[in-house]
Amino acid sequence: MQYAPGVIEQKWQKVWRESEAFEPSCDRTKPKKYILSMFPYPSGRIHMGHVRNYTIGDALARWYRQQGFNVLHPIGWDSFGLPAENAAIKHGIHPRQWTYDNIDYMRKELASMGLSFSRKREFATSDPIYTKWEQELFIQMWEKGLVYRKAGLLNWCDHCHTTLANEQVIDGRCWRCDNEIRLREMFQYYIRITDYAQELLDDLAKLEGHWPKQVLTMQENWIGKSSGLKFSFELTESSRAFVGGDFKEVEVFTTRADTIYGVTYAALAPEHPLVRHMVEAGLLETAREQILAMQRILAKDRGALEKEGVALGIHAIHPLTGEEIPLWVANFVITDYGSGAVMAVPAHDERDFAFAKKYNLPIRWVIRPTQGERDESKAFTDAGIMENSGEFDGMASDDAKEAIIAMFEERGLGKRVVNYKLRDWGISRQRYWGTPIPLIHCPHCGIVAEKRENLPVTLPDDVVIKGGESPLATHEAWRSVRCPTCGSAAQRESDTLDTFVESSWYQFRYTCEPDRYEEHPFGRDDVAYWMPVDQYIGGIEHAILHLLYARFFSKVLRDLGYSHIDEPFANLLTQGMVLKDGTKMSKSKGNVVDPDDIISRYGADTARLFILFAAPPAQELEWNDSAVEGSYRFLARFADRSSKARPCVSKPIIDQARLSKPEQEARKKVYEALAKASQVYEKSFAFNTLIAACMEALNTLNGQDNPDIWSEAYWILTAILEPIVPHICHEIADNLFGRVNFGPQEIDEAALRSDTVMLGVTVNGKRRGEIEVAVDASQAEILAAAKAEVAKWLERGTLVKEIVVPGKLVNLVVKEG
Ligand code: ANZ
Ligand code: ZN
Repeated sequence: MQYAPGVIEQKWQKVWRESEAFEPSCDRTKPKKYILSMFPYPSGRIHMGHVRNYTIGDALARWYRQQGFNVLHPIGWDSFGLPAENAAIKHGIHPRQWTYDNIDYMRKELASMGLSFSRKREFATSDPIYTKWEQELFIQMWEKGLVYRKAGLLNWCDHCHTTLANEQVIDGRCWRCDNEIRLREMFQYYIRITDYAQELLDDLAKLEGHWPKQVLTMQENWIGKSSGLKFSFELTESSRAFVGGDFKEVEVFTTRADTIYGVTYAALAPEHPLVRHMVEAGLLETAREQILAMQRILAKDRGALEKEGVALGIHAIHPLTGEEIPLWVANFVITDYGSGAVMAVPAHDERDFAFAKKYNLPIRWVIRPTQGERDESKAFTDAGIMENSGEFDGMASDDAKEAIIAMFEERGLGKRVVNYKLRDWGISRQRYWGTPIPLIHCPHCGIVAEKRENLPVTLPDDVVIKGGESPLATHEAWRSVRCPTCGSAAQRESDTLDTFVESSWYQFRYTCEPDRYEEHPFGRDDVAYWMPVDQYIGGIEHAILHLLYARFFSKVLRDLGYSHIDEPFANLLTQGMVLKDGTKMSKSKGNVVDPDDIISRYGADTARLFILFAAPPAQELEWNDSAVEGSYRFLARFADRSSKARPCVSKPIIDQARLSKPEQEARKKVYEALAKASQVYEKSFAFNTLIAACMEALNTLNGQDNPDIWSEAYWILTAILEPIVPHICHEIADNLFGRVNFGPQEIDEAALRSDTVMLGVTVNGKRRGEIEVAVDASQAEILAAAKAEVAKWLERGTLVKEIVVPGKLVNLVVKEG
């Protein structure tokens, strides 16, 4: 068979399309597998990262179909978001048109890869019907009090004219346009993800062993639970008088109550209300600019900065010692964690130490090491023995921590508290191309939800997108509505939702039967059958946000009565990046390899084979042109050698005992590859090793001319390679066997059985040789062979001991002399 990928790939893609080969069955008595690769943003063209992501998912989906599972393997488009608007500004094309044109193009690209997606379940998150259900879910969350609105300081990009989540700010700049970010006080909607902080943390345990450890750790740190003590320092009489207003005290949060006697100052965040009050009241004349500059540094960047601060010129009273301590504003304190202020203990905290050294503040040691001397050139941050701590002296510091918290609670001075780093999720965006927030501002009723029968609230088409304020905010006709409650003239909310909301529940939407799309977002029974996703595949860059939000949404949907699912993704595979010349492929570096070029030149099967052969999926993959060539040559050889096989309608039955040695060997390689297949597809995902095993089998077959052995080999190899290189396998299997569907393949144990084993031979424990003996060889035969193998080592002395470890080695002990 001449290998002509262009012809056979088009042929089979047509067959699959016309036979709707990849639609899941409605038979819910069948065992299921839900295989999901993260859906793409319709940026315009697919890139190699997509090729990798979707090839991995496709291989698994095709494998499980072979094994008789009902497989859901859907695709869709995460189609709201900024780039569509930027394209509108740049090219004057409407975001909707830009988006849907891109989808049409990329759908063809994905189809050209031979991916086995369900076509009927494809959707875009900007489709009005998706908007409808998202708004429905949003309103239910609003009614439940899970969504609220508050004014806050937000990261604002003057170029994109939008607020950004902290994660979208990189080194103080916008992740999209690189413009410098500033803080702006604005109203914004939030979802109470913090209500679920503890559950999100606890349930990570359920994912252990199923998700990469690294992702679990990142989520754990992001949630950032810590427990400690909250208490307040009272301002001194004169400081109160100086500050004015209502300021009487400063609350702090500490995880190290055991260090309380070592406090020598307190440090406030630059945005702390007391600090802001003093700035506004003109009490900090000279330091004003410095404090404003500190406010501009993002919370997440504050830890890494050189410590810096300003003395506020006021004092507070230590609650235990009665001592007066100075108050400072410090750049390492963040406003929305704990109380936005800290008790500073330079002796036992690195940041406080650096700060104290810089500003010559006292350092008081209150914990000494259990053993050895203390190094006073740096903070001592370990646990140890209490000193200079009144009644607690001599206690282990870990015990003292508990005792001190208990004492604070007893005396009514403070409280034991748990803190999370996780913040509520700010979901409003001042942009056009997103899901409109279905709320209405009424002068009489306040903020009310749109009526259900008016959903979806869709975007108006006639907008001018110039990159200024949100086009929705200035679209009077669209904004003016009647209040759903009292009928007064009212205004629609003009913010749209963060696109991460769409991607938080799309995995549920795929489970909805397409003929019921209008009826509900998805049915309880749909979820009961299909969820959770059995295997989720995507980039590590989603380790926190998307994966945390999607986990959170599962819990919310459960609590809204939509499902019973706690965790949406039972198993997660984070695929490595595709590199060229050691760096990530990117337009700016000019090292992009276009999948279309590779596919039109070599065919999709070559692209798929290379991508799975070049590296295990979780590792980085270095692009390599000659390895692409090599993959092509293997497929051409695979096609060519198929002529050695005899056409047949079932797998030939072969008697291993009657074969020649080389024939047995060839057969063994084929069955070794088969034995590897389920292990690879279902556990290790080390596709490279499976491909290598198939290549080796083909090599070993060369030189054989028993057509039955070739037929059997092709019967098996086309099946186990079909998930990886589907077109060529279908073509060959159809030609040789008239076979369109591949079922599970049975292993012939006789073929795998080897009649010889390799044994290592050691002399005095050192490996000196290796022998091949029959599996049923006697002790005497084994020893004879071993002694012959290492004869020259035995000449050096007298053989005093002979040990045979069956199946492994022979050890001979020689006494020299
Ligand atoms: C005194 C102290 C002494 C502290 C010591 C640590 C070591 P985690 O574990 O991350 O929760 N802290 C509290 N609020 C802060 C804020 N808004 N900005 C910056 N730092 C803040 O960290 C808790 C510790 O971080 C707290 O315990 C506090 O410093 C500081 F030897 O209190 B500690
Ligand atoms: Zn009203």
